[in-house]
Amino acid sequence: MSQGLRAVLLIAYLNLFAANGCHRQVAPEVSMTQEVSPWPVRVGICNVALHLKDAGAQPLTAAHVSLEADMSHPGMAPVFSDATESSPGQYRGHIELTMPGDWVVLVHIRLANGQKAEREIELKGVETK
Ligand SMILES: [Cu+2]
Repeated sequence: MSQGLRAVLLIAYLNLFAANGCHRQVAPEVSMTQEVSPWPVRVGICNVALHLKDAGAQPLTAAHVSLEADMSHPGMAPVFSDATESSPGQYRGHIELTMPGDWVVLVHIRLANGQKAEREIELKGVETK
C-alpha cells in the first residue's frame, strides 16, 4: 500500500468518526439556564425553571419540554413529567425525587420545527426529606 493511499484511508476513517460525532449532535443549538428549588435539593417535589434560547440568543418559544429524572444506580425506574411554557422561552415543571442520592435530570426538548435537543441537570447529593 502506498503512503498516499494509506493517508487517504486514514482520513476516510477519521471522517467516519467525525460523521458519527455529528450525527449524534443533530440537536440544534439551544442554550439553557436553569433554577432548581428548593436548594439544596431534597427528597420530594423538585421545581425546575428553564430558560431556553435559540442559536440567535432569542427566547426559544413553543417547544415541547419534558423532564426525565434518573438515579445513577441501576434498577430504578426513571421519573417523567412535562414542563410548560410560562412565558416566552421560560418553561416550568416539577419532578418527584423519591430517594436521596445522585440524580440526573434529562431535559428533552422538541422544537416547534420537530428538531430535538437534550440537556442535563445534575442533582448530586439529594438529601433526605
Ligand atoms: Cu434510587
